[in-house]
Amino acid sequence: MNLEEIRAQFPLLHQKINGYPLVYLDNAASSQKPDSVINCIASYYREINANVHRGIHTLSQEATVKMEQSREKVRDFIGAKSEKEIIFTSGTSHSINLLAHSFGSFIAKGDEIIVSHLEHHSNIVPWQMLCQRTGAILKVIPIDDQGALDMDVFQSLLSSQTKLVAVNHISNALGVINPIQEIIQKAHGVGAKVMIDGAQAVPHLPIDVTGLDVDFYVFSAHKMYGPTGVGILYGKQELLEQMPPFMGGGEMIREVRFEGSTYADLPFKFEPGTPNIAGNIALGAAIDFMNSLGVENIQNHEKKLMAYAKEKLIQIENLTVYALDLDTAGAISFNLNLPGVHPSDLGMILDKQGIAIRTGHHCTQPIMSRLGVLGTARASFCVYNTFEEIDLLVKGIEKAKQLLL
Ligand code: C6P
Repeated sequence: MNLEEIRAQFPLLHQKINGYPLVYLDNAASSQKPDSVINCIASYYREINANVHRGIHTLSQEATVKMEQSREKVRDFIGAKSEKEIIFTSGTSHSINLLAHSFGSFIAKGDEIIVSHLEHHSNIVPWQMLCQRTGAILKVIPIDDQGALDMDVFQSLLSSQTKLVAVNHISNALGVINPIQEIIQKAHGVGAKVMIDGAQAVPHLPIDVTGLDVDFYVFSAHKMYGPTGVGILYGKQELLEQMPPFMGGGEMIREVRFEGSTYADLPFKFEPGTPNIAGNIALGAAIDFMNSLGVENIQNHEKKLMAYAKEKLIQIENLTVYALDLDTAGAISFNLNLPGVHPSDLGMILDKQGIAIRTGHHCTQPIMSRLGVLGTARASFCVYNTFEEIDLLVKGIEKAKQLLL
């Protein structure tokens, strides 16, 4: 890992914020983009821009080829069997809502859906809405004080009523890596399907959906060096084939008549309207970037950063570090134990020193209630972060403490 070479590819990192060199530690919210991704978007609009799957003319065909090449890169990157299993969406939230409607059409009154206490709101609210529509029941896997899922309770929640288990691979709020292999095996044992929210995992770990035997896996491009407004729904082909479309419109049809319409084959059945063509192509460029470094190498570097951050942060007096003893990746949450101090106070003082972290509930209010806090301060890493940046974070927290005492 040549960090200097890697950082040189990210133009945004080389600026000053409030007079200090930027220390960007908000990658779980959205990572920065390398030149290759930025250039890919610009050159698409400069040289190719045309609608896909609709034109006989050269540009339209070129755009179609590029977008389908990108779909193939996604397929390969996550180990799916067929490009028919890769649906472009606008992000993780869109992918989960698609499932809640489409797979949701198989859910009836009295059926059960299991989520965990560790979920992002995007993996809670769509299922609550589905339960309201259908009379299905939402069950929740509890967590312990550190943020680990209670797997015994999970086992006891599973029954023949369970139709879907929807949990994240890695928690965005605490960075906890969940035992998804075990979750998938246990859920399949009672005939339930499993959806894994991989928004915080795909940027950090190698993913093999076929090896995992997972039914659905969802993620966003913008957290893995790609553009915003692009996401993926992976689904096993036989399941996607059974599921009705989520939204209707152009290009998702085979034939439209006023008496009734028929739908296109996978994956297009789930992709109505003009997609985010530039963005979908640029996701391929983001995957090329990650592959050029090697996902295992990215993971190893980030593991070292996480271990270093834990080691340094626990040395700060009056600082609670969450999920300290658990296997974590990507994000680390902490709070200053000073009366009347909110995590956003810390966030603002760090920002004055050019350090970007996220503070608040991180769209995970149930986790915050479970921890008995309003919010946390969260630093999140990716491949371009350095040990020096963690030292600056620690220095910044010490300085904030003095100002807030
Ligand atoms: N978490 C964070 O700062 P979208 O916004 O659709 O790309 O992703 C939603 C989402 C779903 N699941 C998990 C585990 C996530 O982390 C996120 C996004 C960001 O933690 C923004 S709230």
